[in-house]
Amino acid sequence: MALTKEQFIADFKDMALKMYAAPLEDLSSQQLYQALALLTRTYIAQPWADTKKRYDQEETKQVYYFSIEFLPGRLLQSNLLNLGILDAVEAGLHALDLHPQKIFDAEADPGLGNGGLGRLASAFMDAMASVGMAGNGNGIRYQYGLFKQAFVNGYQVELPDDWMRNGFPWETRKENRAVTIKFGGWVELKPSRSGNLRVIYHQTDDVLAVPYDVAMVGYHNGVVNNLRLWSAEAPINAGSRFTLEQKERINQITQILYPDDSDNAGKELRLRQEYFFTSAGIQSIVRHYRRTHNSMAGFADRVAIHINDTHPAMAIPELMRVLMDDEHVSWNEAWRITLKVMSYTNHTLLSEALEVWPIDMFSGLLPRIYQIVQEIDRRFRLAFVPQFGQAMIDRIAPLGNGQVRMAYLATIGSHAINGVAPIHSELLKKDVLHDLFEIFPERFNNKTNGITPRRWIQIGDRPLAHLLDKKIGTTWRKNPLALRKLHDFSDDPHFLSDLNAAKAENKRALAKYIDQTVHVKVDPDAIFDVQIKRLHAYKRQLLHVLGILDAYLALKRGEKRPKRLHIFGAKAAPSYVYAKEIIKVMNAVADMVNGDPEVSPYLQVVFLPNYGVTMAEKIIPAADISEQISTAGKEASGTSNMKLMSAGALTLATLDGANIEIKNAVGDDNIEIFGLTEDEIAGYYRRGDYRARDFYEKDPRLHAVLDMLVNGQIPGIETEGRDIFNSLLTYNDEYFVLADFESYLAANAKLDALYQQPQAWAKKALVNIAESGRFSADFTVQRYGHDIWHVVPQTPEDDGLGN
Ligand code: GPK
Repeated sequence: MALTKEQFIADFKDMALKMYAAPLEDLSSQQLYQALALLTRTYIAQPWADTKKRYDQEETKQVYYFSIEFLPGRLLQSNLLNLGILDAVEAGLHALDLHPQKIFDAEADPGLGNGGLGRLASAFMDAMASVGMAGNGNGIRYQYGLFKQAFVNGYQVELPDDWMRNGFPWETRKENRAVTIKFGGWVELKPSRSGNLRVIYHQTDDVLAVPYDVAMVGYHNGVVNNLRLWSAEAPINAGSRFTLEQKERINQITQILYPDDSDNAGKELRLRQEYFFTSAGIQSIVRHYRRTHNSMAGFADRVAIHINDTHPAMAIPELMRVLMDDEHVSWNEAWRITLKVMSYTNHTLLSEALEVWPIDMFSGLLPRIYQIVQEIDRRFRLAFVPQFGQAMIDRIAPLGNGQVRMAYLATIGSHAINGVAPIHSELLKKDVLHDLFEIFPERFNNKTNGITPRRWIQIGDRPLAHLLDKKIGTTWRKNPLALRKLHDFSDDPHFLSDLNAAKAENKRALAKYIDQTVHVKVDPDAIFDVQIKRLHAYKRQLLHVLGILDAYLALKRGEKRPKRLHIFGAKAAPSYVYAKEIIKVMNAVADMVNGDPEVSPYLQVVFLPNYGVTMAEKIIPAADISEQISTAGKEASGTSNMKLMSAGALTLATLDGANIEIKNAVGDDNIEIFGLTEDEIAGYYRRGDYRARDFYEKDPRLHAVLDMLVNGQIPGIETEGRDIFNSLLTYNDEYFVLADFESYLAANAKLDALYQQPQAWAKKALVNIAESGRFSADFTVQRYGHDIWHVVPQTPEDDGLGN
């Protein structure tokens, strides 16, 4: 949209006055933020309404992305950017003597997700709007987001994230679109006079699902899509029939986000949450469709539903339920529609993360859905036992071992299932879902993850963005493949210096932020070595820590090293004891290193508490090294690897997840690869001959750092150091940390040496930035749109990502 600075100033003063009956100079940053957000909403309203109307008129096929997590990040700057008015607004604010950044910083970051999976869902929302795809999000409006992390004496402490304290100005309550969700009770099936089956529910607990819509603004294209988040309330007009306890139970459904990333604890409230938002979504989609169609026959041509991991896998039986019970479609026809509509993304190979529900719990809470799952199970067995044998079908049927197995249900009820990077998609076919792959090979495909450079470069990395504009023009902002023009300047010493200068500016800004938040003075000239992701044993923050201890000992021996600053951001699931022990050790190592005057001029460690999207925007632009060091075969894709490369950080990586795609993109010379391959690790598993202790005994450097965990040299980690030491030596190092230690150090040494040549380093950084465009989520969603959702007519260009 077009907006002059002058018009903005007038609009903003007017809005602030209407809201607060006070002039701008009397308002707090929070009030200024609220006024600016509300004003921005007025700019969004018309294109939002127009987009909806156009989709209806043109009967555009709709994509519904079901996800139990969304991590949109702050929305003000992003909405202004995408509307095309960020510059005018900032100029206006400056003219009013206000600081844009102070106002932006007043916005709460909606932490409605744990990590990669939730952030991916939001990147896709932004991307679908930006490529003009009719994409709708469907999720939960959690009253409390992911816990706030604090460190007390080096231990993680979890505090509630009351993110809606000041309201959430981007949402619109759509009371008139509420639906009822039924839990518990029992069902009676009665043939009716018309011959249809009548399903009568008895003694159910009904919950009202009220949607709150959030605008998803496309980049410079006038498209505004919808993210629909559901909130649980007591049914209307029944208020007096509910006790306070009953209301409390209902409110609980959307009160908190489960803080566990990649672990399925099998809790009933979680199952309630899953059915709640899934049923609400399915009901509202069908209702919307039926407003303009008098049968469900053409539904699959107008609707695609994607389930982000298995949390919404109940969408399959729920759609069957609505089609059969409410719309009186036969089983066969309902199944045909459901298969055509549904598709599924798997995000992990870790067996503990694959969702299963005890049948007792499932059937008690969702009796009708359970009947339908039983019928899916029965028909699946009937169809495939003859060809594939009882043993194999028993392994992969939806019901087995007294459990409902959601990944199997999702695969059986979808026409497409994808992994999120080529290695991951291959391993799904080879291991986790191998038997289902035998039956349905045509359903399996890969869709490599993506990120949104709008947030990470245009908003987060202004020094780089301006430099790019100056050198290669602004087309990269719309089409990030244009970043490849940078290759023309890879031997231009002035440009390489400019790149280093932009990085230096970002590093100074992060140094200031570190000083303000954790009160550590860091040297902006150090190598900024970054690892930001959930704390998990397989991601091997521990390997990084052992590397730091090795550097510490080397410096103590008087070795010279270029100065390195290690930056961590990581939350651990509150119940994940081992991960929390690693956090304690990381903090203890940081204290020891930073507090040692012999060492700290060359080595510093900062663990920033409460890592999230907003903090990532500050850290990523300042990174020199991106640590992507998971045990090969364990990280499905990773996405911080893509963000960090786009900021010109060099990737220090194992051949895992999308690291492999980054390596293919930049070439072997522009990435530092180390460690065992997935193949080699599979070999150890097969032969059962991994002996971690051998590495400890043979490598004196490794021996020395492991001993530090238990010899009292690092203060305050008696228990944690011992537990970790034992996990590596007594319990044989499940994640091959010791096997990869030596090659990890060697790779680090190469990076140290390279950093001595700023131009050579910058040249590699340039290649990384130049090749990062292919990882834009805009391309990812286009591939989903073409191959899976069938909403993109022309074949997208080959991006070399093995999709
Ligand atoms: C995977 F299984 C899960 C999960 O529960 N949460 C989550 O964030 C991540 N993930 C993977 O661990 C990453 O490798 C991947 O990039 C991300 O999902 C998005 O696909």
